[in-house]
Amino acid sequence: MFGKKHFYFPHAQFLYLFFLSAHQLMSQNLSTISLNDYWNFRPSSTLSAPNRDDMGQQMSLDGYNSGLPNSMINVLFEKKVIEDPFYRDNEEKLKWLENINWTFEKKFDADTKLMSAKNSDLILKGVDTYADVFLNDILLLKPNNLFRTWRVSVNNLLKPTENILRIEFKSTLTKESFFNANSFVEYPAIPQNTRIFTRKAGFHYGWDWGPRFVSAALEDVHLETWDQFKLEDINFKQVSINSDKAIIQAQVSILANVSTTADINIRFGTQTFTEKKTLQPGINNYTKEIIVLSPQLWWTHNLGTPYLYDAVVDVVAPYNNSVSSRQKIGLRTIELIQEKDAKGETFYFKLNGVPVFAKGANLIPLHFFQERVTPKFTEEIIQSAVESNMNMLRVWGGGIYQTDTFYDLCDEKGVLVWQDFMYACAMYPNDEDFLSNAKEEAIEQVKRLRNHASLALWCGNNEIDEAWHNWGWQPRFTPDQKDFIWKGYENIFKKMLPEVVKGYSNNTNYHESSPRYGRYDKKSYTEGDNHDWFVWHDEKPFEHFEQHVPRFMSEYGFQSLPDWKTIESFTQPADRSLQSPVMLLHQKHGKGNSLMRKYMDRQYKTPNSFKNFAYVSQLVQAEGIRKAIEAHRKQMPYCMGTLYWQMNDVYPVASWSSMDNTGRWKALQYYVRDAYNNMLVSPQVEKDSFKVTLVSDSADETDTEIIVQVMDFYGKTIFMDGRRAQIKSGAPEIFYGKKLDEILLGYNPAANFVIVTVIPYNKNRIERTFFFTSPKDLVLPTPKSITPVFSTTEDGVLITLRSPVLLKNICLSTNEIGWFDKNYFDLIPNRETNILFKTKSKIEDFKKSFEWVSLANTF
Ligand code: BMA
Repeated sequence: MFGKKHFYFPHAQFLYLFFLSAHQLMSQNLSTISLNDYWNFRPSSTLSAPNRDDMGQQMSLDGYNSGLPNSMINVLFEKKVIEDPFYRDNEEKLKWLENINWTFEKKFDADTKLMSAKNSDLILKGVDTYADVFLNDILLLKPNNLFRTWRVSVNNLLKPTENILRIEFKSTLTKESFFNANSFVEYPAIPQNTRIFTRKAGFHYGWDWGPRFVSAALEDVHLETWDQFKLEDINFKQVSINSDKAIIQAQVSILANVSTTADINIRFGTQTFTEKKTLQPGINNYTKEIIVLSPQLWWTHNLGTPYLYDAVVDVVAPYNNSVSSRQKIGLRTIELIQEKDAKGETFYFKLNGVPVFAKGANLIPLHFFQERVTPKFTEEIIQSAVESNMNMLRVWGGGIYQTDTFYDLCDEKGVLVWQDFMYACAMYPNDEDFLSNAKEEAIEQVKRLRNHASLALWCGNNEIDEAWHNWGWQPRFTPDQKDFIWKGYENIFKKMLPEVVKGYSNNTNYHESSPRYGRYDKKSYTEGDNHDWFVWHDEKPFEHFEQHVPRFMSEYGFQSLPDWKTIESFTQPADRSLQSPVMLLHQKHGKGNSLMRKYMDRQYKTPNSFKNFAYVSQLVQAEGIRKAIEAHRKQMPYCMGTLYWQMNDVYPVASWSSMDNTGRWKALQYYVRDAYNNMLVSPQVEKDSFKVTLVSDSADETDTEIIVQVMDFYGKTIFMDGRRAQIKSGAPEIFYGKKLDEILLGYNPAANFVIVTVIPYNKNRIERTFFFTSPKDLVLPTPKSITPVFSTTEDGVLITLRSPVLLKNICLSTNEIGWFDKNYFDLIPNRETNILFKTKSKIEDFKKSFEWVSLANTF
């Protein structure tokens, strides 16, 4: 079975890693030996004959060699056994792979240091999912939860050479069939399947924005050795925090196997403390109170500086034995405030005692295959959130708990995290094994994330309370079965999870289910958080958002197609139409295409090509979601948060995302950046009046100038007016209002538009264009050919544009990798406008594939 010729086996290629990242342990006593290189991946047994058209049938039973993190599908792609799983209809051709059992195997030597270590542990992370782990043919572990870390002692089990670590993955689906056959009920889920038995990412089984690949995967395997003691746990509990004084309790737990004296050194910011302690075999707990006077508090990036203190713990004993840990700690209080008031009950976050309007989005996993997510890509996503003026991301419950890098970056960049536990759109098992497994997972994740300044909330699940009460599931069951299922819900979400959060987190609030009330409950607009899908599922016009503003909107959204260059990357020319089989496979919502078209028809002329349909679909989405965001912010403080569905994609697909899977910003991402600016400029027409509302999230009162200019589509100004105003934080106000007749002066509303310019004191000017009719009624001039001027700058390519007529929603594109700092904007007639394309590409390459389109080019 074991194909030596395929398996490059290096001699003692151990990597001694001394971790330096923010939340990890390092030591001279504790060695971490990575086992991530040189694995052999293979099917566990002869394959059942697949359909002739299916890919991968030539798979070698000797397997393939590669490193971790990895999944079986990714290995097969890397080794060219299968094509890109995202290309055209490959998803369908790879379906049969999910029924296979896989073996991952690693050979390694143990050097004298490892052999002589007093304690050695084997640690596995991201085991996806059911596996038997053998070391030298001894069964050590049976992991059954992707979200847990598996640790086992390998003392006396290692040999100096040729150790074999073998992980035998059992097909998840076979396991689930077994559980299902023995289950008292058939648990309801959307999409309906047996995923609920497995603690694995829900979206792996297919979602309404993602493909289905149920593969075997492994993230990280390493050995840890230590002699006398090691740090078991460190917690910096923030006992009380205000601007005068912070009281922090450093809780250190040390596991020792000898009795010895040790110096415990703690450094917090500029303060250091040392104490000598006698360690006894077993767990030794040590607590130190730290007081920081006039602390520098942690703020979200839009309200201040996300300041982080260095926190280091060193334990040093005689004979060079020492262990240490380094973390970055932000001092802040964050609370979810739910208090009865005249209109219902509040739902908002208070950061350091200050109510914060949450502006952000729902985040799904950053790629379908987690092994392809690099720290750089993670940083780009969070940087996009910051650039888009977001201060909160919701890590949604049908995906994964994010990586350490993700939370470190959120701490560093000042973005709050609403964290769901990984349960979504399904009822979950009600048995002891499931519950204890789920509890271990919750304890591990809560402890892992509790020292992150960005962590704002633990939420039990996504849409389960709502689903059980509103999605028509209950009539399928007898009263006994219903009782059984709901008891299961209560055990997890009303008992186990809140107890774990209370017991192990640093006072983080727990919210049982998002949304708090279902869609038909009137209270969903007066209490708790709301998922409003009446726009989209129920085809309500976007104005619905203006008429129905909840206390906190944690989901709402609208689909669009991905960037055209992205569409080109997964299709052949013949596939490029809305209803082609390939495009339909990359549209996971049954009504998706018809809904996009329906809403487009309401407001836009029919685009003259599929390419232009893709572009206009993004405008429909951007305009619609902006309406919602503005409505929510204008109702502050009644409404205190808006998180649209969804920020990103896991693969190329038509979806509700504001950036596609390549990281390209759709029109919505650019619109969101303006709508989430600390200063919102929101023009509107109400009856026969034109009004401009300003909403500020900035802490200080801002002296501002507002200029209203009405212009025709050829650049002639027909009206101009200005005024000064004092803008108070958190107090939306109409700062400009005039009768339509007074600003249009009899000119045609379909042939003129408004430029509103707001110049806050000491800050950058903000500009917003406004049209009096829907796009389909505008009498847009035929675009004249324009001659863009390109020049090279330090950061990329600068494009200078000037047009004699208005180019509504001009969209620039290129094949090169990079990012336009401005896009989908209205190019004002006769005004020179510069756009930077941040890139490492050469200007010649950029120019070759540069294109632009505007709304008037689409019909
Ligand atoms: C919400 C989410 C997801 C889903 C999205 C779009 O309810 O919680 O389950 O992908 O709607 O339908």
